Amino acid sequence: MTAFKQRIFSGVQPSGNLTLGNYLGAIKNWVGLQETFETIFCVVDLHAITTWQDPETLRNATREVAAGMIASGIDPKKSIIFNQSQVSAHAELAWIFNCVARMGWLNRMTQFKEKAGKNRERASVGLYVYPDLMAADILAYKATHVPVGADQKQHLELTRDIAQKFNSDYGVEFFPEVEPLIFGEATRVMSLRDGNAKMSKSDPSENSRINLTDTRDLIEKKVRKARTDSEALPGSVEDLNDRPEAKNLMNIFAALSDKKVDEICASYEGKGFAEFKSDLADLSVEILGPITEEMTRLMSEKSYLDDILREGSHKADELATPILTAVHEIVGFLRP
Ligand code: AQP
Repeated sequence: MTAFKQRIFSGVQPSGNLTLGNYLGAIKNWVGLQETFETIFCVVDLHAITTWQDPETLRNATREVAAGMIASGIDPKKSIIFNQSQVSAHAELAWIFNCVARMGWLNRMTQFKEKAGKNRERASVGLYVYPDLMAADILAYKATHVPVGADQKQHLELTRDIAQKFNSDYGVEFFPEVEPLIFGEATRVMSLRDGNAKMSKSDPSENSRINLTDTRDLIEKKVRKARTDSEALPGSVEDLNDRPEAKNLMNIFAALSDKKVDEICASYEGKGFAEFKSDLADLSVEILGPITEEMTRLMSEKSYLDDILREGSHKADELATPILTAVHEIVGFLRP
């Protein structure tokens, strides 16, 4: 077996404001990984344009996602931070993977079905092949571990399928087997308006999500208005199974306080939502307030953010270029 170096790759789309879902499901978990892995974190702007993005808003959101990562504890001295469009290996390898992946595999992707909805015929081709680009993001660096929220599990399985098929089609042992890292107490943060829908940047309802840029007042308002049921809070996690909204708020509380959901249930057993929501709002403000403040400060230093992204792109390019050159060799592209 070829030994692969332990390398992390993960990304966030600059398709809107960073949400509490992006933070708890992904970015928060990345911080500790910087100590044990070689870490590469990407603002995936190529992915973002699979749905329409206003150009100026996209530029701003790209800096804002970078600012959010840094404000949450991603250290540019320890990790590579860059935006995807600046390293051409992503798009090039994605094309090769478009030719490796099968239509049948992509037809099973639930994210495409959810995002395209009934308007499948009018969805961009980019949205359809999104998972091929995601496989390219990861494998352009031969990353071995990918920390993501639970919603990305299926795409990571596809990444493994693509890597395996590439290796077997060409009779090589080139791409590693990628391991998803899905952990924390809130691997799937749900909408504050609907406990069965994922909290998402692009949800038309502002009240469905907490943004990392929200003010204290806004966070308090959104938590207060969060949909719940009329029962008191239960003493154990099992009793939350048929109560999606209550379960979601408990998960968020646990993840923000670095506790287990069971502990939160034990503290609030028999209590109503008013007291719980008030504590949850305070906790959210306590944890997110300093991140928001730092993001605002960083956003006023655009040239600092651009320098980090530029330097990160150079480093990422240095890692990806030899891998892509080897892929060209394997595939049989003539270098005249
Ligand atoms: N609700 C969530 N709960 C847990 N994790 C989440 N993630 C996203 N939403 C949740 C994780 O955040 C990382 C970055 O996600 P993304 O921006 O690349 O794409 P996404 O999953 O499509 O996120 P959004 O917020 O729903 O964006 P839009 O609305 O633009 O599609 C990933 O690791 C993801 O798992």
